[in-house]
Amino acid sequence: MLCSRIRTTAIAGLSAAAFGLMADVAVAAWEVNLQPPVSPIGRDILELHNLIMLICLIIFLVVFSVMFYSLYAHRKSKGHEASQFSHSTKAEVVWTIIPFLILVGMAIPSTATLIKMEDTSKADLTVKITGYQWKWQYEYPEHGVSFYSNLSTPRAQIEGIEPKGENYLLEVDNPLVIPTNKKVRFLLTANDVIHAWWIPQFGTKKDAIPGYINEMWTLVEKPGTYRGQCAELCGKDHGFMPIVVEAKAPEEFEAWLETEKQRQAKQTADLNRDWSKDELLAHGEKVYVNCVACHGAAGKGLPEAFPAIAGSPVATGPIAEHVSLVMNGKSGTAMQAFKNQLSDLDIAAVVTYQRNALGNSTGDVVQPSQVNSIR
Ligand code: HEC
Ligand SMILES: [Cu+2]
Repeated sequence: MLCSRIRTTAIAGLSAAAFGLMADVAVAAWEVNLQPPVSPIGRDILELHNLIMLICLIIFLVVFSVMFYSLYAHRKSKGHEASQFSHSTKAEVVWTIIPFLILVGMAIPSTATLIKMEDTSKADLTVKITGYQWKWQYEYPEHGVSFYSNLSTPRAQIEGIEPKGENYLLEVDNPLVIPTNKKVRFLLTANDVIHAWWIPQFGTKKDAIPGYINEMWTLVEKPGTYRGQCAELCGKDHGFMPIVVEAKAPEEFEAWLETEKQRQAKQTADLNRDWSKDELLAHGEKVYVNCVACHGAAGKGLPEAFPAIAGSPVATGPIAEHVSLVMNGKSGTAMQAFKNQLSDLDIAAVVTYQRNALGNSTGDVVQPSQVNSIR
């Protein structure tokens, strides 16, 4: 124990001196292997990796021993002379057959694992995963549950204003939840460009391609939180769409699914009912935090750059145009589209708020159902 610590420290020190800070960070944690697998496929992959590394190491040792021995024992200074033969059928047969046998020996366990990876049949649960620039959507088609999963690392950490947290850029608002010890089938696709869904500890990684559905599966044996990342360069925020999976014991998973179903049912009910003006204003004030950066807390905007909401022709003009501007944004300006980020209720509330506060008083009330019909 002590000995290994001294060794680790010594190596860390040496590498730090040799390679600078980056090497120090990697070696100090001493994490040079794959992450510990938590699924049968993950384990197979790790075993394959170890086996093939071992075969490579043996080949390396044999080839280099023969080579260095030959160089040393038959050196010119001892009076050896190079043989002049140009062809040896025996040697060629040997150096063809041995590598062939080695390759076949490696192909057998690899193929067995590949076939196992592709077998998505008899799944206990199906989850559809859709990649977006730059977030993930998870759907449980058998249960009518779906939600988005966004990066939750605070901006201040990214901009270096606050110290970075433990799971910096590897944390999300809504993780994917799956049951342990159940075969979970993933259907993968994307909405815009190619992404790839990857959790190293599951040993699963596959491209999410627009217009195609890829399949893969996992069976997680240990409850816990597992983290991964989008593994296909997908644009400027590629590094900002992490993946977090929470594996829960089956009973806990069922309970979570039930709460989630009820939450979403309430959302649907909220969408369909009529809201009072006061309710909308109260909620709209909260949603308006998304707009403050440009339009200002008091709705005064910033001259030349961001228009004021107070007395704005849009916020006092036709409702449909106001809703559609907030939903679709205005291309070529900083006014972005909010339709994927805000729900129908959010948009109805913020539009009602802008029309009745911040210096406006049109008296208009916009219902979520109205927003939905424009969407
Ligand atoms: C990143 C900056 C930014 C954010 C955030 C932003 N806007 Fe805008 N907004 C703009 C810009 C720029 C315009 C002017 C677009 C143009 O040139 O017509 C604008 C225009 C508008 C207008 C029309 C104003 C007028 O009469 O010309 C409304 C209404 C509006 N935004 C609502 C919102 C709402 C609601 C939110 C929050 C959900 C929001 N905006 C968030 C930048 C922003
Ligand atoms: Cu991506």
